[in-house]
Amino acid sequence: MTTVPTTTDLYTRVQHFQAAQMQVLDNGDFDAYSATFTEDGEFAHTPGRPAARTRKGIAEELHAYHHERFGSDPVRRRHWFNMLCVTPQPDGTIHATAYVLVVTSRPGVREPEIAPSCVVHDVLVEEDGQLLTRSRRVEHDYLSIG
Ligand code: SDN
Repeated sequence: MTTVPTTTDLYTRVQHFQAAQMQVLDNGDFDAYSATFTEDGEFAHTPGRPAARTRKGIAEELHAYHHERFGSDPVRRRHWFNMLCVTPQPDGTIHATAYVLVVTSRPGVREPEIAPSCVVHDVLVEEDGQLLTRSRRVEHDYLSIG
């Protein structure tokens, strides 16, 4: 099996890319989040829910999901990434896997809810020197144990 070494530069670029990507998501800018995917990108955030495809489809799915889950409930969600592994592939794509905790705060409630605990599997590509997500699949721990 051919392996391609990860450089510190690539690791840092992926970390910064994902941090900026998740900050726009957590700010509710679903169009900016979907623009971090390739035009034909795929996004599966919850097992059992069909994967969203294309930038337009990803933005629509996030609007729909947020509306169904929270309605007009003024939640603040933050997706915390950690334990990032970056594995460049011989075909030029980059595989990135990280642990994710979703932290939800509500107005006046000091203690946030921390759920779900997930693992995210990304396939990233470089287009014109810019990292983009080609596919993102999120596994939820409570649905994949045992
Ligand atoms: O973009 C992500 C997500 C994400 O968008 C999620 C959403 O709801 C919308 C990157 C990495 C991890 C995630 C995880 C989730 C969790 C999911 C379901 C939930 O909040 O219950």
